[in-house]
Amino acid sequence: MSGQKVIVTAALTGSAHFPSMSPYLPITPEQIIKEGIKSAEAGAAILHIHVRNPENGMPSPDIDIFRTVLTGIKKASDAVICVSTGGGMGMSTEQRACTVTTFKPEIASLNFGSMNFSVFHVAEKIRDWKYPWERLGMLASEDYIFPNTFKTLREFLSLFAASGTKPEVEIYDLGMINNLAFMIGRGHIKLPVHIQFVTGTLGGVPSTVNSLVTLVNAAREALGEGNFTWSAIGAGRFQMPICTVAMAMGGHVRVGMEDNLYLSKGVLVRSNAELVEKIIRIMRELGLEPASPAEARDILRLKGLARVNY
Ligand code: KMH
Ligand code: ZN
Repeated sequence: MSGQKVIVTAALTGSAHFPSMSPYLPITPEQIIKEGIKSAEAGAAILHIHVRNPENGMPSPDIDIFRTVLTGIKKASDAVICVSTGGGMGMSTEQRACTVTTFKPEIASLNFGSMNFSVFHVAEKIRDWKYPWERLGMLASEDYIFPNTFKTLREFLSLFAASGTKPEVEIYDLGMINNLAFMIGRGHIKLPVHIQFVTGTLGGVPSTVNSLVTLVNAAREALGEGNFTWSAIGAGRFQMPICTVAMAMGGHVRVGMEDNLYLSKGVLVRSNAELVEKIIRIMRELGLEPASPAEARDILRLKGLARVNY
């Protein structure tokens, strides 16, 4: 295992965290671009991108803001860009798919089942709200179902195929592996697939070693060992422990402020790059090395930066 390459993804801002939770959460296109470049310089091979309304920090499907961010990063870095098709609460599936059809990225997230996806329990911890939409938005997530039906998955997958974009399959629960095996069986998605196991969201599996081991073993059983590459996310304070276990198991990792706002107990992360640096320190202690963007493209069999549309 020594010297083996680990792909680090930095998820820069996401849509589940709110501006009032951290003054360091990147909001404007300029901030997101800067965070992307710094994270890539720190060793992230993939940058996972959402954008926000620069006026109020609300997650946004605005394709022009996406374009500004994607082209801004591409000018300064050869990092792989993984756009989100998860979007944010209240966005239509058409809005979510637009990032793939417009930009034809090398890779994009694809959430593999409908689920509860909630952050309402965080509202009681926030004393000062920065923007008026935040409190109601956070509380509304108690009743939110993240819609990813089989029809949506089939339609998304045909758009991914037409765009030459590799799906990064987000798996939050055991049943979603069954969904994936079904869609592979029906010919909607080609092997090898790339899976990202997500632990610790309210609505998905808890962040435990057992959850991650169970998910990986279930995928091995359902898809066959050589038929997938995988990465892991531990939401919140379990980001580093889950990523460490993932690396020890031979997986890749995702860190960043989309999933976790703290560097250590009570200490807010000031830049995504700090989280990238931290996971790379742990990685090197384990005798592993971060993959370069070129190595990540090779491992994931991506089409290459010359064939994107941004
Ligand atoms: N928010 C994460 C837990 C997406 O953007 O499609 C998973 C994610 C989803 O990144
Ligand atoms: Zn995301």
